[in-house]
Amino acid sequence: MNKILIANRGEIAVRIIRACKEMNIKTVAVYSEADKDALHTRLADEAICIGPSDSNKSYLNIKNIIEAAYITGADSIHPGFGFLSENSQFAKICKESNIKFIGPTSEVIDLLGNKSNSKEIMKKAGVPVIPGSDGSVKEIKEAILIAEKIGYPVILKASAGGGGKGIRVVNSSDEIENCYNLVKHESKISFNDDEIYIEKYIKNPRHIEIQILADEHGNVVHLGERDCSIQRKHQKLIEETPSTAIDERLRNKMGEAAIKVVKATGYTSCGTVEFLVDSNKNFYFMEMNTRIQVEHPITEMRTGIDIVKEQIKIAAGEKLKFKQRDIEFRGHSIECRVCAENTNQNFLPCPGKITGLNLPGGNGVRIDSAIYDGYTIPPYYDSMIAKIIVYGATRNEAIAKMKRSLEELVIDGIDTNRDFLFDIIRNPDFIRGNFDTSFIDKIL
Ligand code: MV4
Repeated sequence: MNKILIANRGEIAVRIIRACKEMNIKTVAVYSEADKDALHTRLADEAICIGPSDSNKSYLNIKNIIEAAYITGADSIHPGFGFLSENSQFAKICKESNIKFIGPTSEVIDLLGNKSNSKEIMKKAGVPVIPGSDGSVKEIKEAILIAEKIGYPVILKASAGGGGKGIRVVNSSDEIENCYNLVKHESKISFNDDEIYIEKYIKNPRHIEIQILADEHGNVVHLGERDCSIQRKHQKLIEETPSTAIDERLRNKMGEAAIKVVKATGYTSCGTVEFLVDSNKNFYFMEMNTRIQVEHPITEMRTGIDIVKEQIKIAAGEKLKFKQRDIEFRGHSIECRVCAENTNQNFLPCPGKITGLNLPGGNGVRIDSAIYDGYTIPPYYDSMIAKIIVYGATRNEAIAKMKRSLEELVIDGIDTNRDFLFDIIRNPDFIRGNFDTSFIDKIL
């Protein structure tokens, strides 16, 4: 691998460029008209404009991105997260264009993109799944029968969904027909696919995910869990590892289940297996994310493994240089996502010019960001502008580091969620580790 085109923007583009520089790989940034002065555009060895501000015409424009790779002689493309990162068509076109897509194969992305199919595969592979329909439900009568059997409340989900779109909880038989039609309709509109499935609703679960690495030679390792329960409207706000709900025995069991998921699908690259954990510590496979994730740094802090570099080495056909027993889990890491938004106006995004900036630093503090003093945050993209990642020997030390980091943080000129993050970090239930996915709704 000689030259990587980064088909993304913002902090993840910068994160990938940094990994490439340390590996002596040349970098090509692509940027939209709005991102002419963006940090990723400036940091890469070369930068090429791929279209107007609207993502559909630039960061989602497959033709322009492939052309940019040809023009610059890039031999591979890193898709980052969001945008084209889980687009199987894009992975396929890269391959057909003789460009290495840094991620799993197009076929595996498709397989895992269909949530009811992937659930069936996991059930057959011996991975625990939530009781519900075998695959998709074809008609309302079938949905009613299954709901009666497993008992209310149940949840209806779009097979093509994931991450929170196209789901509905059904509390009683009075609601099921209406909900069935609603989810089917929403799925058709959002994903152009009206396949849906049904499962038992688990009240107030924890969202726990396992990071994996899988090379093209059959070697698979897991890098432990991340607790992503602190989220609002399916947007994660704070993530940590280890989880206060997971002990070593459960970590090993969930890690082994995640490796089964990988082996059952022939998955390669880095990836994340999402589980729900109920209040009795039962865990269930939910879905697999076939990309590098926003919260990957906390796992890097706790394991010392650079996940982006490993992802690139795997794409280059290298073998993993460590086995499961070589991986040591040490200390505690927490990430806060800093967003340009007004938390008093229903978290309304708040783009604009940064007129003063102080980013925290010091021992055990890492900032992944693409902002700088004088930078104007464009209104077209995600509102996340920085990630504060702290690392300490214990959870209490990590919390103390996050508190003082948020105190040091100054971003003038725009509204941010800093104070809201601060409220969570100081919350007694958060400090006790006593929370689940309902935490933010409860404090708001
Ligand atoms: C569930 C669930 C409870 N029971 N499935 C939300 C996003 C999508 N990935 C699946 N989701 C859920 N599925 C069953 N059977 C609760 C959620 C859920 C959730 C999951 C993870 C993190 C935050 C969440 C917030 C609300 C609901």
